[in-house]
Amino acid sequence: CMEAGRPVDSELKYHLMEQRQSPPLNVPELEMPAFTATKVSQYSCQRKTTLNNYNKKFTDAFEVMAENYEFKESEIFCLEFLRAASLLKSLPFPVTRMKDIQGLPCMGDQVRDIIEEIIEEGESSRVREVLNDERYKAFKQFTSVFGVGVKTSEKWYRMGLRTVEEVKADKTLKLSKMQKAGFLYYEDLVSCVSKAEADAVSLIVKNAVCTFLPDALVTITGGFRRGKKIGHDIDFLITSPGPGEDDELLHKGLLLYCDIIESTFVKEQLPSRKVDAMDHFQKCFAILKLCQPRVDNSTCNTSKKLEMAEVKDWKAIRVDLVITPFEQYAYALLGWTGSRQFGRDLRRYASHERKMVLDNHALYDRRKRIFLKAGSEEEIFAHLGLDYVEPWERNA
Ligand code: DCT
Ligand code: MG
Repeated sequence: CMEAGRPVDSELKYHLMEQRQSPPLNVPELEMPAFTATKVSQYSCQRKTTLNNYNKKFTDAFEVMAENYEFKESEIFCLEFLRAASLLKSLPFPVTRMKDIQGLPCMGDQVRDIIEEIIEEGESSRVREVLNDERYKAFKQFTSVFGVGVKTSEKWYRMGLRTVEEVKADKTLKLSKMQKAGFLYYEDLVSCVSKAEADAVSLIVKNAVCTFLPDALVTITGGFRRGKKIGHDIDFLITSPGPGEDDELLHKGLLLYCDIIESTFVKEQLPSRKVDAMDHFQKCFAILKLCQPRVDNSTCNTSKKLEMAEVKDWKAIRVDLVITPFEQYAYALLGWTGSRQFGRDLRRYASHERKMVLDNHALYDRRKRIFLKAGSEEEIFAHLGLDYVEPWERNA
């Protein structure tokens, strides 16, 4: 079974780069390369965004605003805040004065007002209002349940429900199979997945896959591929150069929940034009049973944690398995590595700047009317005329 995780040499490169990026200690500020705001691209795929965020107090605020607009289904305002958050995450310095954001793209009036208030008052009254808003608080709780989105939250909110406990207690509600699993393993699933847990699950998945597909390539994607130390789930991409029976990936006993989505891919079809469209790969949204002593996640509060630790020596973990044909592997890897904002901007860049259509399967050149083949992420960036951005620089 081939190891397709982050190769050792890129791990090394990462450390070298970190060293290079941190300012040398005894060099005066003037000798640092100048930062030119007007040269910052509006597209996150033309910026480098590591996990080293100097502007967390602003980006956290914007993410609350964006989420509130998502709950209200106003996509335009939601995107405005997500773009602003992503831009501030890419800055190599903390913003301390309004002058610092002069000339930067993605800084609309709403955004500037919030930045100004945070600089002056230490916090934003608009964000505080949202955090105290009854509807926001209820939606935040509902959508934390696996299988519950904005539509279901809306329905429950209209019924007068406000908390997860109230939903659980209401026996008249008809829950989907996914939502039932979501409530059953709620405490485990809201606590985050650690890197150690991701590595443990990775071994289980690789073993299970290789039993059926000996030459399969199994890669961790999502946040963990971008270097994150915690996540809400673990994303895997599975491909195999040879023929194989994908269905047999089901490894009974370990799978607490499994929703297999059959492939809906039609060969002749153009890549989807919708910027946030789901792809057509066969995939499995699963909940895996990780049998190991519970790692104490002090950052994640679960009220029943102590009680449960005594009786339960396993943890339920959300795992997404995506199975891709070998020829589409590079496109799937790029899409599933994220971040979501990075992916959105790649697709927007392709369409607006290159007259190309990009999705998780392929890249289509509308002028030449051909699909552009790619065997690696580097080739996809090259097709788009973009400088390569390493996975750990895609935390937009
Ligand atoms: N993705 C995609 N199509 C989907 C769902 C996700 O292309 N239908 C991409 C976008 C990001 C990536 O897959 C991983 O998704 P998440 O797990 O939601 O994000 P994450 O960055 O891994 O964040 P987390 O750490 O919370 O899991
Ligand atoms: Mg993930």
